[in-house]
Amino acid sequence: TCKHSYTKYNNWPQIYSWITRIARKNPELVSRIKIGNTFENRPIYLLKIGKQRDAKKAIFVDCGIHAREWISPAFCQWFVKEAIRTYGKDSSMKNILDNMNFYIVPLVNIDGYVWSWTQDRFWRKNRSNASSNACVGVDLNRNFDVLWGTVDASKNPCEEVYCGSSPESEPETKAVTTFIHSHLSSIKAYLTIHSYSQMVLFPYGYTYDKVPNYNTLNGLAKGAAKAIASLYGKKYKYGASASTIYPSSGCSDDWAYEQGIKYSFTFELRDKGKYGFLLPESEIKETCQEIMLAVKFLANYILNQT
Ligand code: 0X9
Ligand code: ZN
Repeated sequence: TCKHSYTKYNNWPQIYSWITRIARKNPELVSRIKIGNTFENRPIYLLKIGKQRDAKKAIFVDCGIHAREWISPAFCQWFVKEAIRTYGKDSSMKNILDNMNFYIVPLVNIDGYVWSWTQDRFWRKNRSNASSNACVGVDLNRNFDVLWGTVDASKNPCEEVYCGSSPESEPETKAVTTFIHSHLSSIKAYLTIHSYSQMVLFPYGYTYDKVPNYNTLNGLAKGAAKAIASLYGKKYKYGASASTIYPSSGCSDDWAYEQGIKYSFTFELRDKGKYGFLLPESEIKETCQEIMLAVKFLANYILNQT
């Protein structure tokens, strides 16, 4: 396998060896934790970042729930390397990593990602075929246990938004929810990285009702969008998922919110449709840099909370 690059899209073997290497090279800041296996039995890894072994506060970030959204795992890789690189130079990053942990899952849907590299660039779902059905794959972002199977979700395995045979039927979903459940006391924010359409979204997605802390989340999403725009002027819309993108149930952001994680966001990265999922590699760096600012903005907010 060839070496990975932060300004190119990397295949799974490249991401896998990067995960191993970055943890081994930076033992004071990074550790690698296996949180489960995919349907095709690939190991799902999480990178824990931070100076403290168990900080009181943590932010959970997952990338690559949807296979074809290649900019998403590229962002998780970028975030990890920039956090490490700037720890010694940037006092704001030092403050963040000295006082909180990040739990980063660089690629949740590994099987789907491999399929999108080798067979079908526009594959979205995972690769499970538990049913006797001809059609393969569950939409992991419809498989979470929150109003499962009710809104913009299908019980037909042949659909793009097939929600699975039951809530958390998929091992990839289960890996995420099990880890979050066992770290609920420290996880203050949940971030899930998708593409495309340039949006900062927060719950609810399954209903047009407003969450109790709507004003706080809207202010934070606005602040995140402002941080993003400050770098290259890209406009990101912000708002509740249901009204800003579309209503859908069984999504990870609503699930995390319902577990008590009050700061839950879905980021839809570049672009707005010109290239869509085929975002050129020449835009990886700028996209990751602008989203990095948004994540730092949220991290500083969480740190300043009592
Ligand atoms: O439909 C999705 O799963 C997300 N969009 S994507 O184009 N990346 O597939 C949006 C999910 C937003 N969150 C909720 N509706 N809860
Ligand atoms: Zn997505």
